[in-house]
Amino acid sequence: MGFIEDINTAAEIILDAHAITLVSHIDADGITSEAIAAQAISRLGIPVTPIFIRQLEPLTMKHVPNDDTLKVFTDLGAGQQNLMEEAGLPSDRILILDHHINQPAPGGTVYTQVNSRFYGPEYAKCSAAGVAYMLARKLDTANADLAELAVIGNVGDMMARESCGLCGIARGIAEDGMKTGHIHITKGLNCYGLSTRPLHLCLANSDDPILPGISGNPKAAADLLLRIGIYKKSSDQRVWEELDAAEAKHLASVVAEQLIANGESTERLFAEHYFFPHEPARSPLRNASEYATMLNACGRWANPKIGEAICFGDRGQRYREAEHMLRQHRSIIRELYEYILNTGVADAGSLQWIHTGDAYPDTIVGIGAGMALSKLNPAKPIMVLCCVADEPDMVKVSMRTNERVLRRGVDLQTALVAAAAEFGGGGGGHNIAAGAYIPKGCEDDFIRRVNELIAGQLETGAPHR
Ligand SMILES: [Mn+2]
Repeated sequence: MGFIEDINTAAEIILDAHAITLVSHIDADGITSEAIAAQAISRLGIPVTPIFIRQLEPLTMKHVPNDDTLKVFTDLGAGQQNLMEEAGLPSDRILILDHHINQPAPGGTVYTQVNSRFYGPEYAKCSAAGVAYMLARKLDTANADLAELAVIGNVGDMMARESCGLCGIARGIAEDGMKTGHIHITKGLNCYGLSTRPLHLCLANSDDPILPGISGNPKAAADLLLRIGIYKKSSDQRVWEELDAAEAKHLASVVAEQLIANGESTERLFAEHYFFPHEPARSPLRNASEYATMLNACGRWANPKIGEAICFGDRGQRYREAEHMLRQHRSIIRELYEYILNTGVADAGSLQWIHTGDAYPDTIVGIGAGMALSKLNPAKPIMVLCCVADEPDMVKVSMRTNERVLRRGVDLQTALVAAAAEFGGGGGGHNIAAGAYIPKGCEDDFIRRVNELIAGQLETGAPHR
């Protein structure tokens, strides 16, 4: 079946329900998916109960009630249909909206699912929030006001990373938001923090591409901005969004010249960005990637409900709590980053690794690893292993690398998925950032195996990229 038909079927299932339980993931895509679906459903007058789950596995399945409500799974479920079947959930009470790999239930129960992996390249880079949005718009075209949330979910799930902008149906959703005036789409430097970060820090943090002499060097970045007149004094704190068109253009050409002078490609220097002009200036709600970070901060510190409230429009008490989560999120990641750099990593040959034990929550080690990588050897992917709270028999593995290494053929997801399966664990993610859970005790062998796999990837190379 095609996407349109499947969305129509999903809409009929929703309209038939007398009450709905929404089961969603705790990251930015999961929270926005939930917020879109919950608003679309409650606007129909159907009661809806949300449940956020960190990971759908045998232990967490008990949170999904086997009652007579319709269970709508967003941003999870495609890979856990075996658990639904085992729990005896009947197929007429399940609807899955997902973009993860589909694994049919072994007993043959067929659950209704809209999965962006099913419909070809136009749909492939659309996250669960995009699927939820398309369903919401089918239920009522007035739900087009939720496009902003869908764009945040897509950007949060890295759907814009590879092509430096959203594409296919996800880009179409951003255009919906543009038409209603909720979203301003614009090209700018491929940096993070365009609405809140002082420009020199924004430039110094750029690692895709690495800016010669600027990446990792805030002082040099500030000097450059002074030299070209964008900063008037070195203590200036202007953000990219505050530049006028001529200044933005001037900065872009200066940075491009530096890349070219160093023989580097300017291909990834610019990206499309999604701004929300109705949100307060200099707030993290002002653009999709910073908004997604705030939601991730809420989810990773076990408060997805705060993120949900922000998506519903709360800019009072819950928003202040979210700001607090974001500050805490940043300061602990900073601590972890310094810990990794001070402790140092071990070199396994094709990767570098560190075990942080139980010093930091497993939900943030990947982010800290990504930041530390820019100060370590950027040519070798970094692996961080750590303990998992409440799961003493498991070890969480997070890996990060950069575009340059991807171009040499490395794919972290493939390596981690394959290695984790060999050790009885499970992995997932993206080519540039991936994670796995493995049984405690096999860490050394696991590191060796992933190292081998990555060495093999480098040997084969990546002629197609
Ligand atoms: Mn997702």
